[in-house]
Amino acid sequence: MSEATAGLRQALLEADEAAAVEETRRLLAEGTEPREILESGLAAAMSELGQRWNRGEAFLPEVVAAAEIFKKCSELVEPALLSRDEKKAGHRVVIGTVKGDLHDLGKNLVAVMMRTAGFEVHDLGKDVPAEKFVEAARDLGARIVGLSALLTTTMVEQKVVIEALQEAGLRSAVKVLVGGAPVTAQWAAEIGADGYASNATEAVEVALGLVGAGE
Ligand code: B1M
Repeated sequence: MSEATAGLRQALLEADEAAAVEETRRLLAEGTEPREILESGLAAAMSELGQRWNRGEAFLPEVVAAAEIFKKCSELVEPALLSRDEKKAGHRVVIGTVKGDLHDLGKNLVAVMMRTAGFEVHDLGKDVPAEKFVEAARDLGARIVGLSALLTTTMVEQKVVIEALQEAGLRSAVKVLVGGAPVTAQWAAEIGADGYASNATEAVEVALGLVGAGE
């Protein structure tokens, strides 16, 4: 975690929208790497908030407020990230948070980082049923289907989507990438996914590898 983003983390932890927006703008104006703002600033603070929630030191209204602020700030960072000339891939990706799961901040970060790498990302949103993933993968001719799950109870939906792709005869045409806080490489292997990533930067690297475009 960088010192430069400490103020942003603090603002998010305090769910102070005005301060978080101001810090984000300041960091961008100073030329801080957009990725650093997203990962070391915004994502790290949400993860710390999750730990506080686990310890009973933070409550749902704060988490909901921080999640809204996270979205606002990441939208401010997105144009800076996308304006970078790092285009490499050009493959279609369908991404979403699986059925029953409303967590989308991490999935949104993965989507924006993949766009930066030149992927054409179609974001289906959150609480996405298996048939929607199948339909989009077929209609768009996607090379990658990305499945995010944040709850231990919804991880199993990643397996349901893989099975649905298999039943639709699409399994060999697409690579399935899975992620989300409770997801592990072991789980990915167990359900027959092609790739697993623990964060957004890694998701891009794995995705490039899956389409044969890695360095
Ligand atoms: Co929820 N929640 N939540 N929550 N929430 C967790 C996940 C939890 C761990 C918190 C806790 O225990 N105290 C817990 C799950 C426990 C479990 O399953 N064992 C939990 C719970 C219980 C719940 C509710 C049931 C609470 C309730 O209602 N009583 C409820 C469920 C609603 C539902 O989904 N049906 C709920 C609701 C919410 C909010 C709506 C308030 C809010 C979500 C807002 C939103 O997303 N728009 C929320 C939040 C914010 C969290 C925590 C605090 C933070 C999640 C987050 O956004 N992190 C979370 C605690 C935690 O994770 N430690 C928690 C920041 C984000 C950038 O990281 O999402 O991990 P993350 O994404 C990372 C990586 O995981 C990875 O890259 C991302 C970027 O680095 N990644 C991928 C993610 N997707 C990927 C896909 C890939 C590759 C990598 O390839 C496709």
